[in-house]
Amino acid sequence: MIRFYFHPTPNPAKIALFLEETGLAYEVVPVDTSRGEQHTPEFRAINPNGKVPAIVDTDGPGGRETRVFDSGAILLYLAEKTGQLLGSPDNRGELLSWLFYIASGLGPFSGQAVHFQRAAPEKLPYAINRYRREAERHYGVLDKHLEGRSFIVGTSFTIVDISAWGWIDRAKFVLPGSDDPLASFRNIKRWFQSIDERPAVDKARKVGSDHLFKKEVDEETRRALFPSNCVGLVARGIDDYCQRWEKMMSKFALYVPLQAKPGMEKQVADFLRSAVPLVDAEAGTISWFAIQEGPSSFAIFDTFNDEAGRDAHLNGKVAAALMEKVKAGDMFTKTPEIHKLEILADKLPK
Ligand SMILES: N[C@@H](CCC(=O)N[C@@H](CS)C(=O)NCC(=O)O)C(=O)O
Repeated sequence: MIRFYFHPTPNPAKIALFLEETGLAYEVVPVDTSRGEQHTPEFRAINPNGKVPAIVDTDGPGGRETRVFDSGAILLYLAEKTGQLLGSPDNRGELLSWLFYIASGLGPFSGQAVHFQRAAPEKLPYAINRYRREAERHYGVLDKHLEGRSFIVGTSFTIVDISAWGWIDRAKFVLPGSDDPLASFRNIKRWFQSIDERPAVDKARKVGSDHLFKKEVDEETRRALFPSNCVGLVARGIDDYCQRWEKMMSKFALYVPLQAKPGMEKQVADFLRSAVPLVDAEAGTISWFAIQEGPSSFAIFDTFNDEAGRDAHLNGKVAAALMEKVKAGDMFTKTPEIHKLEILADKLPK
């Protein structure tokens, strides 16, 4: 039996299609990533990367439970386990090449193209252009390869078709702006239509439909899906802090990188140490804290602990002290991030 950790998004969709194609027995475990369920310790024990899909094979090698995470790895694992959808052994090189091309290229670039065009709080032309063009370039590579072919590898349907289907199915989000995003990729379009007509696709699309996944995108969703936007330490993987701060993640509200002016590194470090107390997180009194990220780069964090008026007061005092230094212009380089601090300093009680 396969326990299938699922959310209705492109990477889990691939596994849903594999399971429906092969008829392997499975049980869906919904993981509502918009509610942050991917960050629980129980789920991290199955996928330390905190993303779906993941599976637990209750009858893994030697009859032991085996976890597998990352869609490409799961497809390979299940194909090898069942001996299905691997194509001919002669084509193993091609199969692995295209599988990894999707896992490390087409998929991630498509994901980032969607993020910067739809989800990012600011519309950044450089990022949009970079990821959209790279997604298009990957589409172009696949389109050229599919000329005269019915399947990506060899002459039969394989896990590579499944893997590509998961992302090409989202073309309208990856390449928005036209009614037919595949119009200029006619080989992909023909291939996609033929895959999409398979009876298992219909069933795969229904997986998890009996579960109510959160749809609205609010602050909780943004923190759950994009923790690196507000939790610098978690993103940087400082383990000790990670463990402590992940628990408190919902409290994080602000991360401001600060750049010391050349030659002012020591003064900045001393100032931050005095102005931004490093108090004990567990005691629940923390409000602001600072870390040194590089020789001249620092960052301050704010947990916005609204529960105590005392913290709001401290916020205001710290922000005001920082702003004074920023305005004086002798310690910090004025980076774009500073404006976040300015906005905050104005709002908080002095
Ligand atoms: N490389 C991974 C990527 C997995 C991934 O990004 N999953 C998304 C859904 S398609 C997810 O879990 N997002 C929630 C999050 O990032 O917190 C794979 O291929 O499985």
